[in-house]
Amino acid sequence: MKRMLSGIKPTGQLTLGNYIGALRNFVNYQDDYEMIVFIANLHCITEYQDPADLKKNLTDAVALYLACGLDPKRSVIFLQTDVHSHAELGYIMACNTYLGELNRMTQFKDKAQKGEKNMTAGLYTYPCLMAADILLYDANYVPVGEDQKQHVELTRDLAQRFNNKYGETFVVPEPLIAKVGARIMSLSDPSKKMSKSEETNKGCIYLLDDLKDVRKKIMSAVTDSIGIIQLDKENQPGLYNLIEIASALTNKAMEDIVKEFEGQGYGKLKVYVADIVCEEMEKIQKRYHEIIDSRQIENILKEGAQRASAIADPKLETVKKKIGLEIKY
Ligand code: ATP
Ligand code: LTN
Repeated sequence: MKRMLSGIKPTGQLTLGNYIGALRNFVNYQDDYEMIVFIANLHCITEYQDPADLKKNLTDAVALYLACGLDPKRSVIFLQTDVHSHAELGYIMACNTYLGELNRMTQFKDKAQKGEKNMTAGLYTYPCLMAADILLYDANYVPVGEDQKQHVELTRDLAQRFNNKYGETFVVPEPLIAKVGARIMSLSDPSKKMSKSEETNKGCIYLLDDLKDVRKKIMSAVTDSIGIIQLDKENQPGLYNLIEIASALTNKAMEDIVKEFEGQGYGKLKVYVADIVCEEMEKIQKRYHEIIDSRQIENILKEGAQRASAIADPKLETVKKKIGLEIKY
C-alpha cells in the first residue's frame, strides 16, 4: 500500500477551506493508502501565538480531524512535537537547502513584500522542516491545497539532492492536489484565499462557527452585477467560488449545478449552498462535541506518536549514519 502524509498548522480555528482543500481528502484517502496526518504545532510558532489560544487550537484541530472522519485505527494521527525526529531532521534539511531556494518560496516572499514586521528565522526555514516532516516517513503522496505545492516541490528537490550526495535514502514524494476545491476563496473578497488569518471574519467560515452565522456569511457573499449563473472564474469569481464549494461537498460536477440553476437568481443558489454547507457542518460539530466530551484525544495522540516514531526514528538514524554524524564503537 502506498503511503500518504499531510499536516495542518492550526494557527487559528480550522476553516471550510481547510476542510474542502485538505481534511475531507485525508478522510477519503484513508481506505486506499497508509495515511499519516499530524498537527504541525512547530510550524505554528513561526509566528507568535498566544499560548492559551494555541493550546485550544491544537486540541480543537485534533477533535476536528476525528469529527471529520479520520479514524485513528486506520490512520496515524499525532502531534509533531511528540516525535522529536522532526526537529532534528528539519535542522539537517536546513543544512542541505540553499538560501536562493528559500528566497523563492512565494509564501515567504509575499509576507516580506507586504512589509510584515518581526518575521522570524523559523518562518524563513519553515520549508526545511516541512521537507523533514514528509521525508521521515518515505511518503509517496502529499495531499495539500494549491498554496503548498511549491513546498512539496522543494521537498522533492531536497530528497533528490540528498540521495545523489549520500546514496539512495529518501522516497521522492509527489504533491496531490484535488481537481475541485484546492483553493476556496474568501466570501467577502473572492480574489483572496479563504484564510484563518484573515483580518475580518466575514469572508471566512470556521468549522466551529454558529450555523446561523454561516448562513449569513454565505447569503452576503460578494458576487457580481452580471446576474447570469454560469462558470466564468475571471469575471464572476465570487459566484464560481460558491459553485465550487457546492460541487466539492456534493461531488456533483460544477456544470451540473449551473444547469440546475440556469436562469435563476443568485439568491436561490446561495440558499442552496448555505443548506449544503450547514448540513455538512452540523454533522461535524455534533461529532466534535462528542469527542471533546469523551476525553479520548490524549490517548489517541499517544498511540499515534508511538506508531509515528517507529517509522521516523529509524529513518533519522539512517540519515545520521549516511552523513557521518555518528561515532559508534
Ligand atoms: P492560513 O489560513 O493561515 O493561510 P492555511 O490554512 O493555509 O493557513 P494550514 O492550516 O496548515 O494553513 O492548511 C492546511 C491545509 O489546508 C493545506 O493543505 C492547505 O493547502 C489547505 N488549505 C488552506 N486554505 C485553503 C483554501 N482556502 N482552499 C483550499 N485548501 C486550503
Ligand atoms: N505547511 C503546511 C503544513 C504542513 C504540511 C507538512 C503539509 C507542515 N508540514 C507536511 C503537508 C506535509 C501548511 O502551512 N499548510
